[in-house]
Amino acid sequence: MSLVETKKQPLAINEQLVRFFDTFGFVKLNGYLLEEIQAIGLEFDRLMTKRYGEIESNRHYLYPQFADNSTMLMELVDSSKIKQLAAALCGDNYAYKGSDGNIFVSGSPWHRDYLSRVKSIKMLIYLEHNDVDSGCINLLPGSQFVNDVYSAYLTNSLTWPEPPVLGGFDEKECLPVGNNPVIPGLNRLIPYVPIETSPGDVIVFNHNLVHCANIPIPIKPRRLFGLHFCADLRKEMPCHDSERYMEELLELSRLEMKQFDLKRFYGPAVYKIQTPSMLRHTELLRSLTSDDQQRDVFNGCYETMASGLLDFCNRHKTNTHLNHRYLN
Ligand SMILES: O=C(O)CCC(=O)C(=O)O
Repeated sequence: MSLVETKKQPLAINEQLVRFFDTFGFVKLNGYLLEEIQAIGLEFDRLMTKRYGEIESNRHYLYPQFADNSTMLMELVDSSKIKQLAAALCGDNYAYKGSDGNIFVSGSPWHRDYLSRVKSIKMLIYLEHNDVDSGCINLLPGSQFVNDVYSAYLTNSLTWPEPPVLGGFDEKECLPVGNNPVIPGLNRLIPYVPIETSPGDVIVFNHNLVHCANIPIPIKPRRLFGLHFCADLRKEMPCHDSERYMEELLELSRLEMKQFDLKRFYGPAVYKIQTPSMLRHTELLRSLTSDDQQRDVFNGCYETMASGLLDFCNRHKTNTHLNHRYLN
């Protein structure tokens, strides 16, 4: 049985699935949101147009706090399907860590989303069919562990979190060059796993996982609705570092608010839904506010990380590979 094949039966959410996720850093659930996907697509387009007006076909759009601006999407976040999946992967005390809507018009360079000690995940709900030639996501399984040697080798070869200009790996020339996902046919050497999707499938990955998407041929817009969650380490696995790691997670969340010019961590629809589960899973982050004076409305273009976020990501890099040149 393969956990990434395209047969249309969603996998059972059980211990095996969780172990697969914890080992490889991702899992794909075929057709998990098949019943909901049409309504999600309509709401996606409505929200994007309401915020950005007529959508241009030649630029990328990022809408932070996406579901947080839609009662319908927040009801999805509070539905048993999403709660069951989030709880299986991040524990019963998981925190909802926000959402985004994206329209991509190219590929995406090799990168991680974070390098976080606290388990932190993204559910990716693509609204198009994306296969190996049309921009599906490519993953490096097992690259999610912060102190791991393989992960450290990758970290040291990647330009991330500095902005990629040659696809993420080719900038530093640590590995043979020829790995640029945004140039057609030029992502040739990195041994990645492409994860094809159809509308209704859900891919979940660990935010630390190294990933990219090859530029689709022919070029087409790809819409992605993303939901983010993390564990609450203090409740799930209290240990001497849990306070410190959770503080770091809060710092990261504050820096993201700054990056996207957000006053509060969540958008308005989150505060409207007062179910016990929503209150529980937003408790960690619902009172985070920013006291920055100057507030603009984020314009949907995400080019580079702001300096605070960049420093944060750089601080979490490790060099554990250095002592392993002649060791296994
Ligand atoms: O689909 C893509 O182009 C990339 C998605 C991605 O990088 C992400 O969701 O973090």
